[in-house]
Amino acid sequence: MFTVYSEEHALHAGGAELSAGVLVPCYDAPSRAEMILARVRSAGLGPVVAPEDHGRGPIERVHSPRFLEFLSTAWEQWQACGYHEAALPSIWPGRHLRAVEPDNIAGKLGYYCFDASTPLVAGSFRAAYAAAQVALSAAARLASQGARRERAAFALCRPPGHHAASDLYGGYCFLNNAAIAAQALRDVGAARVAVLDVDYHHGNGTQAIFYDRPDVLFLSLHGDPRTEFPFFLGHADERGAGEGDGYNVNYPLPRGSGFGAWSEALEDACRRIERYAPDALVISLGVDSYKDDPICSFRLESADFTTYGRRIAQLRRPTLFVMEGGYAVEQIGINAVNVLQGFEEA
Ligand code: Q9C
Ligand code: ZN
Repeated sequence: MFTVYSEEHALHAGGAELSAGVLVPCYDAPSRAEMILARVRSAGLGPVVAPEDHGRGPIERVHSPRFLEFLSTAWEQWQACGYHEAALPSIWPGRHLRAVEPDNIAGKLGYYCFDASTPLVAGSFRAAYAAAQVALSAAARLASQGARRERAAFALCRPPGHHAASDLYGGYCFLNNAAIAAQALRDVGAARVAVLDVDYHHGNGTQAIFYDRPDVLFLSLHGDPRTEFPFFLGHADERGAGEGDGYNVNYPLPRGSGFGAWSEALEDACRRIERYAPDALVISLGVDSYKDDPICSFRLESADFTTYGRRIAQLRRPTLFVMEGGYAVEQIGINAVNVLQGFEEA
């Protein structure tokens, strides 16, 4: 399988996140992507290429111009206030407040960012932009005609994307790489695209982006938001709105779920994808469902990742894997590449 990778992910680093009342080193560290790349190479998965630059156009199909303007200038605005540490919000437009965009950077951060685990540093936007280009370049391989066309491709994205909505970032995500790729696939002729999100956390950003649309089916297996991050989206009764009614499917699973419950939900999701008959499939590939993940509670074993990769292959669709979460850094490469090898075997 073809992998697309950019070294620019490392420009987003060095921050700390607020966790249990203290600042701790970020779980989304550059070593995550490096470990996955090393495993792609040592497993002989296939060629690794750098992304092409598809520009801002395809990113603007998903994210609002104001949001992109904010993200690309936030660091300068923060520095202009005399701040040198990573930018984190500390106030939000919660209930009974008014979500009008403030002029001050401290207020803007709370307006555009929904949590305190996503520090923004000097290189964050460039890294996020590069990750979006990684996803777009991998998607272009599926869509291209002739010898360059691939059955599947792996977008080794970092920072991840599935928590980012059209004008909101958080959960370690700035730009929604999977959504940008799904929209790009629509724009080059795929009539229907399915996005299957297997990250431990609900893909709230992707859900929000496609919630009122029938042309992109979104399905997500995740820790129940009643107890798990991001807490405020991902319930089973969220089924889409308007024309998109019926095209959003959530599988909230209890804390501590093992592969039995998880693969039952996957089976249901696969049957729905078969009925939908998409022209392309995007997998939001988070491997934080692993038993030893430091911030998650599911109990998947490394071999389970191979098993479900095989099941995804049986859908027989052009498939784009987009890297999302996974914080057991020692095992992250093995688990991610197991999915891709399981897929290739089938
Ligand atoms: N201190 C992804 O997996 N909250 N994002 C962490 C632990 C944020 C996860 C709390 C988790 C974000 C892409
Ligand atoms: Zn996650």
